[in-house]
Amino acid sequence: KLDERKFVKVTELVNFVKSKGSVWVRGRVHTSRAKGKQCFLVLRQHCSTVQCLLSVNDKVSKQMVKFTGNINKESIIDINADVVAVANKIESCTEQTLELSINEIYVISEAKAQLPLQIEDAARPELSGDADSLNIRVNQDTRLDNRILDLRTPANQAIFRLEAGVCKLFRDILTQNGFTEIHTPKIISAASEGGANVFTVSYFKDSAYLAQSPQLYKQMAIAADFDKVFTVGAVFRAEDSNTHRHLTEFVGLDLEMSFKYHYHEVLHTIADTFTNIFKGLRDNYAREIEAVGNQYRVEAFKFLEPPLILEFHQGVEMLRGAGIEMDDEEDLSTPNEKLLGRLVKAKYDTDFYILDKFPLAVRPFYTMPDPNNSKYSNSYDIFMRGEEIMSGAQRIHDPEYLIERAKHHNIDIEKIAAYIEAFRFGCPPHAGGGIGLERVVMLYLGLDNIRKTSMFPRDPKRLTP
Ligand code: ATP
Ligand code: AMO
Repeated sequence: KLDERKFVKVTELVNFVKSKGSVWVRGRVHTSRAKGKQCFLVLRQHCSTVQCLLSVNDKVSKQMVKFTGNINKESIIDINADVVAVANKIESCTEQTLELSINEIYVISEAKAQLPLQIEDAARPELSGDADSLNIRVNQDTRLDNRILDLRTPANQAIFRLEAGVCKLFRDILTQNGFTEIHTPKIISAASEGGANVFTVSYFKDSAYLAQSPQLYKQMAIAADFDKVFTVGAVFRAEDSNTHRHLTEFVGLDLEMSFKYHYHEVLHTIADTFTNIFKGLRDNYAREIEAVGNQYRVEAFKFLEPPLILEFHQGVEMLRGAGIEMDDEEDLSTPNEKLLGRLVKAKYDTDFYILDKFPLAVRPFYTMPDPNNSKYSNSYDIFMRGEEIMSGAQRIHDPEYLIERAKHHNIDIEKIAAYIEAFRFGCPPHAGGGIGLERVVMLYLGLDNIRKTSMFPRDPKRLTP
């Protein structure tokens, strides 16, 4: 009679210590061990555990105790139990303060006897690089092959709750600032970012591409008078990059906004959005940050308010000061990006900064050149712990100039005709940017691999689970 059971959360058991009746609790078997006339079972709900005791008495047979000791780990069980205090002062439920004395136990869903990985192993702290600690670690492929089990660790539960928090904060903050959430097509006729890194899909008698970015459509929404828009959705990149920070499918947090006088109106909106996201994480996700820190070495993320904005040439000067030889218009290589992050941290004590005015030559075709110096552009990247998490720019809103720039980048004008056309009916000056969600979470927490912040990661070697 499942419908008659009133279930209690492990975290709420503390309220039932002195109650006369018993409680029902559903959870997983974390461990179970029968010894003589008693069985000690640890029940787990998400990240909370409670010790449960089953003893032979007039209602509980010896077979029952033996059966309970043999329930496979990770099986889902319902128990009816009395809540017993094992410590004098009880503020919350821990294995040291409360115990459940089992009256009845039912297996609701049994897990396989042989688990491909043990949750305790997957959850073990990885705080040192010594050989002993390396030996007990579950390797990344085993984790990802068995992601359902791996995701049950406290750190993983926390990572994905925090990731949901970043999306929620992004949505809430922009909505409060008058932005409209839009949804852009993911099956498109032309590469949005140019280049060859697009997935081609068959589309009836034709072929189409998976969107590399909502770029063209978020701009078209501006041309359609939506003024401030954002979108959260899948972005596809056919990059054969087996690095710690590239996925073939990631979640893009994109925004686009019209402005009155200067694209810095948009850049400051982006800067404020990040400040508020970081404050929201600090204030509302401290438990998650702590849970991740219990497993991985997490250094507190430092940010300035308002965020530091440097110009690209200042970054180049800092790198040259550190002995790097590079041209004025050369893009930042990954090592230089990281070095600059370290130099900025040492000088300004921040893990977050904005680099404005990138060289025009290294930016996509739709980027507005700097009116004061055509070698540079009104475009910016944002970095966390020395790695790029966002790219953005003011866009060209003059159709003829856009065609000229697209041709310069060898882009087939016919394929982006609908996009170009959008600017022939009047379009306000506008700017925006795209953020990689998994990178933000990885770098906020200081994790070493983007696969840790993608629930079911896609990379050149992984299409399942
Ligand atoms: P964006 O695509 O917005 O520029 P990104 O961070 O993915 O963002 P890329 O331009 O793809 O940037 O590459 C940036 C840096 O990443 C490059 O400097 C390049 O050295 C490095 N990179 C890209 N792919 C690989 C790879 N397969 N192996 C090592 N480094 C790579
Ligand atoms: P960009 O190509 O720089 O810009 O992408 C924006 C952000 O997306 C993230 N990102 C990735 N994350 C995981 N795996 C990848 N392979 C990957 N590639 C990119 C990064 C990056 O900063 N249309 C422009 C944005 C704009 O101007 O509005 C664009 O897509 O965090």
